Amino acid sequence: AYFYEEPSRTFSEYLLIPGYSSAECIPSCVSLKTSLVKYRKGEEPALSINIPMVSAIMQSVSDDRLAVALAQEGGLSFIYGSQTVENQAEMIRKVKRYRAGFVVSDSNVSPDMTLKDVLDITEKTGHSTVAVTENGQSGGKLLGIVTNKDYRVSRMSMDTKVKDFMTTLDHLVYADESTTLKEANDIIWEHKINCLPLVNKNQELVYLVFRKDYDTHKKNENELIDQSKRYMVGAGINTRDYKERVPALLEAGADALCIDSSEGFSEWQKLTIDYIRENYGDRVKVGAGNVVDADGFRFLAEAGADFVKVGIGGGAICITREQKGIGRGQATALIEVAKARDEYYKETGIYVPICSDGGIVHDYHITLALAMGADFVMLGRYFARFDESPTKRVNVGGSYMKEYWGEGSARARNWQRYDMGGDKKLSFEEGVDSLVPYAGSLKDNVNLTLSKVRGAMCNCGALTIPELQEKAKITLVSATSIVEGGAHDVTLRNK
Ligand code: MZP
Repeated sequence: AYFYEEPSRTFSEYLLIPGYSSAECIPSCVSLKTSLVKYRKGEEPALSINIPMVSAIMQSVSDDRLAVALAQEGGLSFIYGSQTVENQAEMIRKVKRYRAGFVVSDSNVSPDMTLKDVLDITEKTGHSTVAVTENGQSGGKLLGIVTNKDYRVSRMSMDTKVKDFMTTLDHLVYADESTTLKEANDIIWEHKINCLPLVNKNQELVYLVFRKDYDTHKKNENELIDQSKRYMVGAGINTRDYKERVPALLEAGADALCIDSSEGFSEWQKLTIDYIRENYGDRVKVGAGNVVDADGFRFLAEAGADFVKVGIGGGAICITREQKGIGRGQATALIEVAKARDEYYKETGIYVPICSDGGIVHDYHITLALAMGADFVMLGRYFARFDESPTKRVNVGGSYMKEYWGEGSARARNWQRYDMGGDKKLSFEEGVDSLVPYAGSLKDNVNLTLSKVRGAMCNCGALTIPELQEKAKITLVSATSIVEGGAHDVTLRNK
């Protein structure tokens, strides 16, 4: 066996030492833009993100709702793959239907549903209005709309059928795809409505456009509603059903794919990438992983991965290290892979971004991960705490918590993620089912986190992520100095 001389370490064992900050080095001047996919020296990456945060490929984290909220902040979600191909593709489609500044809904009802059904839909989606179509699906003939505010006020019985209550087409204003954003907003303001049905020439519903942020559109008001900006979204794939899953996800509009596996240093990943290259060339972007050393990185880079994910066993819900004794401290893994990435770049002129996946507990861990060489980080627990994550909020002893479970738990049963080519089942659990403290909206939390990242970058004299990687001075800390880092030797007044 090969023995490593040094123990593997994690983020909490390190701190950043400030460097010189010039007067221009202020948080508002920091750019957090980062490359998502590989590029050749002197060229620009085909895809980049405005903040270095992506959400984990997990049932309890990345659905279409979270994907839109994160894209609005400049990050990217990878919609989870442990669901049917059809459901995953539909989630991708939903994200792609959104337009920047508008919230688009396709949650429709049929005339025979009850107001109770409508209430359930509006509470689930957060939209106050739903469209009534012949068959209850988008693409169906639009018959009218129902607004939950109205029927609540009129105290209708919840058993009332939608057809007896909806606002019919006689009173309805709608837009088509040649309507400009300015015209759409004028209609919305004039009629004091908060949403506009968008129909095609056969009066079939395309979707409902909700007014959200008029101001962002003042600059682009001549744009047509089909042409306004779409959000980017990624999708997880596995090494088993990629021949069916990949075409469906691409057809639905996925911007980037990522092979989701607990252990990526395997021929299965190469075969999956080979399939994509043979069928789609380089235009389809696919990340691979996870690996924790230089050999694993080189294997995936040579196999053609567009980015490589780093991390085994560090996730908050992960018990892989306990179950199989496989893994490595996240900081050590990242430092070694970043070095391998830089050597590969020197040798080939190809820069393959790396993503630090799992184990981010404090906001400063993100800054440390970037300083250690990560181009972006993937987070699960962090996002699971927010309103937009797909899981239930529960009250435990007077405190709100959100559910968060691992892909290797009996609840998710994502056997493909742990597949070693044997039976199609999860032989033993590698993840747990848990609760995390509810933390409010994604937007507020991401902004707060990133203000800390920007502040720390300025302390290090860096205005960009590459500059941070070049200038950062990182020190190991002793167990005693970790204690010194929190409030100590005082009695806290507000616990
Ligand atoms: P964290 O941000 O919650 O610490 O970690 C999220 C990461 O844990 C995911 O991106 C994924 O790589 C990993 N994960 C997901 N499910 C499991 C599991 O059940 C797991 N063991 O380790």
